[in-house]
Amino acid sequence: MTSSVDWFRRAQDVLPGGVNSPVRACRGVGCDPLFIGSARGSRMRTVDGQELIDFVLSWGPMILGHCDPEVIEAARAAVERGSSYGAPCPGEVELAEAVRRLMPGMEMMRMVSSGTEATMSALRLARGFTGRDKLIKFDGCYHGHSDAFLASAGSGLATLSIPGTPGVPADVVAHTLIAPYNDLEAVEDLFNRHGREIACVIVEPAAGNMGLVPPEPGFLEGLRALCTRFGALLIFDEVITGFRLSLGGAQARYGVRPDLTTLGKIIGGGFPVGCFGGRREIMEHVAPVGAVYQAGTLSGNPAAMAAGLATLRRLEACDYDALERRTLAFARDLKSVLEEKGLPVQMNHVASIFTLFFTKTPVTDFDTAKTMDTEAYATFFRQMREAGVNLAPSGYECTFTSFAHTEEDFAATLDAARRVRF
Ligand code: KE4
Repeated sequence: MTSSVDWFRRAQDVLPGGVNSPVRACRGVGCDPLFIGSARGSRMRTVDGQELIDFVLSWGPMILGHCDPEVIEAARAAVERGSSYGAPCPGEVELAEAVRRLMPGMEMMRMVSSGTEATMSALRLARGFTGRDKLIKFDGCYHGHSDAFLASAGSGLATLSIPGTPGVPADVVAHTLIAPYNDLEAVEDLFNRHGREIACVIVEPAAGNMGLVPPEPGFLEGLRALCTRFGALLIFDEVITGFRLSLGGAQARYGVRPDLTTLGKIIGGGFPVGCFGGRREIMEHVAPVGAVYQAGTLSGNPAAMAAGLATLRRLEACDYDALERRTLAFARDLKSVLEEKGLPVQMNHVASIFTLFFTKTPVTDFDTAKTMDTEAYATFFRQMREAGVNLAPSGYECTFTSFAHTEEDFAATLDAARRVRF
């Protein structure tokens, strides 16, 4: 049996960092990744034979748990009819109609293969529809790795961004304006200075990439009003929150309707699916109807469509309120266990997502999230994984629960946390 150590050694010779996505390398938590051989329900099994209670859930998609029988069967039946056609198939229409039924603001949509593709395309569409170039995003929010979003806040209150990574030309992020999350005044100030140049505001309606940071009352409503007032489009990046904060996502939970929505993760049920959509008059600017070009070889892949449709159909029968109550109770218990060890812990929770921040400062934006003790988190991560609990290998990610997690899973996790030594 080839161990995780052996697989990781081989992987590093052929894949940068031995991974196909950086956070999986566990560099932020001071250990090497474990290789996974299988997963079912709330648990994964490593190639070394260790069973892990999983709270990463592939970074959100597996809200039904791994290997949900109906999802797997739907994908199997589809793939046995052919894995990719490069031509329209009924599943694309059925999934889009199911999404529209759950998110009526998505009057029309386009399927793609990742969240990055969805947000990149939505930005191009917003710019094409408005004829404007600038965008507003929020510090600490992540919208995938397309160039315009890989920007860091300029020094001080400078509104012009600087590249957040080598390889992104300065002039590509010159139109990216950055504001602190939950800071409506900063957004209004940007609009007052650049109003008629701003194509869109893109926001995670509950932020999940600086740890979980919920919107403060009035924040989303304020963004809606500002966008309407200045003729900019409001884009909700619901790649994490879609079908998780409620069956209708964050827009249903908070009662704010964006002009465009981007989706990923859960919509594919574990298969590569992204989606952007919204008001019909905007979406009809997308090729081939309109002039804004967007395309994809595997967009609308029949197996992925079948898995996504089966997932949404299963979710329509799930009790979101019960999962929210169970998740909150579990998060509170976990917070108490850690506080009993003398650690300062802040907890942010919404629906089936939470983050425990090792800091005494309430976390409401990226600056306060950065007060967390990342070393303490790394210690927590390593000892919990040793004890059979898989948490996100970064304190800036979320803890996800699923409809497959049991009270036994939660109890075992609390027992493991009680044994952690800082
Ligand atoms: P993908 O291209 O990774 O499918 O989606 C990009 C994306 C877009 N928008 C939001 C709000 C997202 O959270 C993401 C991706 N999320 C990260 C983790 N939070 C994916 C994990 C990874 O990068 O490996």
